[in-house]
Amino acid sequence: MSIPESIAKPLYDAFIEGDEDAANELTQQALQAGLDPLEIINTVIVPALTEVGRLFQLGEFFLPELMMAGEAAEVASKHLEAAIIVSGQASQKLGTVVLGTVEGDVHEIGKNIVATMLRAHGFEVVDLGRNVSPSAFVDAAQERKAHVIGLSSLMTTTRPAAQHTIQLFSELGLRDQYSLMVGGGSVTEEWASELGVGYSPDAAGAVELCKRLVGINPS
Ligand code: B12
Repeated sequence: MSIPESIAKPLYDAFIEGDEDAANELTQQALQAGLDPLEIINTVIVPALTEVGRLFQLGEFFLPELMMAGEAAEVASKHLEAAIIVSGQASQKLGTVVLGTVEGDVHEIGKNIVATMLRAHGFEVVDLGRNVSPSAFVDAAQERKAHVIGLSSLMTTTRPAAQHTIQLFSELGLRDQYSLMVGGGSVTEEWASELGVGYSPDAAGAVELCKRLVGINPS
């Protein structure tokens, strides 16, 4: 079911205006109306935050607007993530994924959505949070006997941190033990394939990618 304009437009505006209360209220209304949480993320939140980022880059928005939009999105995401978990029908454990935002990067809205989608589809997710050092990824992978390691990187300035993390697994001779995947605005499919790691542009794709990485054929 697509999101009716009467719901999508005020919700989109709430993120652009960084209106946390409106985002909170309208997201709950949208869910009560039976709308698909992932569709709300893909067709309202992601485009709105992309526009906020564009306005920030143009110098029309400043850090306070960026922060307010982020806070409005975080409030909405909590409701949406709860709805995704409720709708998930996972009955078996498919594998363990260690997930985090790379060192120097504090963006975590997208990473949290990926974590929620993976959990809803049966993966155990060890969420290391944000600003995660390369060695913390390695330690968690070993301690938790992970199958997949997922790195989120939103900024061009933090892409090297993603690369260092991948290199550390290689340097320690661990590269064959784990499947690695990357996502977030600073990484591309081409970049990922050059480094020999998986890539997905969104959370639904991350689930399919993880299934492939643990050897489950797409249904
Ligand atoms: C909200 C936001 C913030 C919030 C973050 C709040 C939070 N708790 O996360 C705050 C205000 C804190 C913030 C801070 C900053 N930000 Co900011 N921010 C954004 C904004 C507007 C939206 C990001 C977002 O949440 N998108 C929505 C989510 C749902 O999308 P997503 O993250 O891309 O995730 C999806 C996919 O990418 C994928 N995915 C994500 N992770 C992973 C991982 C894996 C393994 C996989 C498979 C998939 C995957 O699935 C997700 C769901 O579909 C972006 C604009 C943009 N175009 O991205 C700028 C942006 C990322 N920020 C930017 C900047 C510059 C900053 C600051 C440096 C600003 C400053 N001067 O201080 C600081 C950075 C501080 C730091 N050290 O990290 C720039 C980065 C530019 C660059 N160099 O690349 C951007 C692009 C804005 C811009 N156009 O200039 N920011």
